[in-house]
Amino acid sequence: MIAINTILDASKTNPELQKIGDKVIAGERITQEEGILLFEQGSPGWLGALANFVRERMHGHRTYFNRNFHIEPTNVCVFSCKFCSYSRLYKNREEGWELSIDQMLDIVKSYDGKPVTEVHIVGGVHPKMDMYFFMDLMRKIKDHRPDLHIKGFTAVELDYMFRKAKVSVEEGMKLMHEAGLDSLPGGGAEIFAPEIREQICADKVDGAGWLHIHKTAHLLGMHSNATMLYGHYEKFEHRIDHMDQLRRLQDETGGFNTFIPLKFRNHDNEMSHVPETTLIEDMKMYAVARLYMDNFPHLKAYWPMLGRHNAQMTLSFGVNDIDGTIDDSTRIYSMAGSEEQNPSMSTQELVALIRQAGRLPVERDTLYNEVKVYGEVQEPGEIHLN
Ligand code: V47
Ligand code: SF4
Repeated sequence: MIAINTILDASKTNPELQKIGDKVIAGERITQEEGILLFEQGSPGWLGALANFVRERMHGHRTYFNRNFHIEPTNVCVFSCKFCSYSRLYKNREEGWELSIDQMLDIVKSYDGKPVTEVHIVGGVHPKMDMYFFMDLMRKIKDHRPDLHIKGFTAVELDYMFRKAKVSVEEGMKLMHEAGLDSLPGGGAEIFAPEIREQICADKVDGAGWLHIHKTAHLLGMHSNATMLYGHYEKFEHRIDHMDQLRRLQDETGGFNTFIPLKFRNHDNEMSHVPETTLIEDMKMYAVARLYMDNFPHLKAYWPMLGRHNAQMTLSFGVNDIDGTIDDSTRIYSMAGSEEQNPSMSTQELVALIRQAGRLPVERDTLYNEVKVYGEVQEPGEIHLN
């Protein structure tokens, strides 16, 4: 406490920031106005120190990853989000893929005997792949490997499937859960504010619909993640509004595990003219997220999108999770221009990456039960390796 106050003294020249710093240290919640002020006036060093303080208070040096693999059933999509480099319905349909249930089961079987704990199923919104198709897929996955956690389908995919099947969100979610769906990934949230959402993804589920789907999952006892696509047309107030809506739902249900800010990448999409954020802006984004989302247990940097070395740096800006040892089975970011053109990293590489940042690598399952701790922390900053 003494050390962090000393560091934060640097902000005494700005009494408003100092007040926010004092609140955070006292464990008090910050307001929307204060959140905006952090973006506008907080220096990266100060924000990083404060976010790191919160992160260490919550998790010490523990930095989580999991062993998962992705299935992307299709990249054909009925929607036309302007930031998407992935969907192939309207342009270049010949580049589209559509996997059959047997092909997807073959992917699952290719991990037989390997210590993966999760399959992440996410893709485009295909007009013919309906909820019954995916229920069949999930039952077959569970028949083959009952202990594999299925984290699948963004609220965008679910909203479309439920509407097409003419079932309510409550009914549809119950059916999907019974068929094997364990939790929801955080995709499709983008930015909730309608004036920005209309410019980037006008035709898919709106913010209220996205939140309703996650709330319904939470009420069934399922957990989920939440994302925010930042660094395009939105202003700081839209980021804070987005995080505030998530924070309020989390107060109600407690069902979110992780918040994942996603940096907009501008390669090969209809928003290629929009410049990408700088690394400094990215680090500030993570730090403010850690400070604002006080009821989200975890903050994740998704390394295939950010790049592994930038993701490593976020570990000093509030982040305590860097996703998984995924194989080269996800294409959404390499297609959007991420420097990670072949996003696979072995457990050894991921563990080394976390250690280099002075943190303690901990393998987790989807629900953050610890699978293996790679070392032991004695004193802050001092890590004893196995
Ligand atoms: O919703 C699409 C994003 C998301 C671009 O829950 C883009 O553990 C940047 O949500 N630039 C899908 N982002 C991926 C996703 C996700 C990924 C990893 C883990 C989890 C989790 C969730 O990808 C979309 C959209 O926001 N996206 N295009 C782009 N050009
Ligand atoms: Fe479809 Fe998702 Fe791409 Fe939007 S972001 S066009 S919903 S695949």
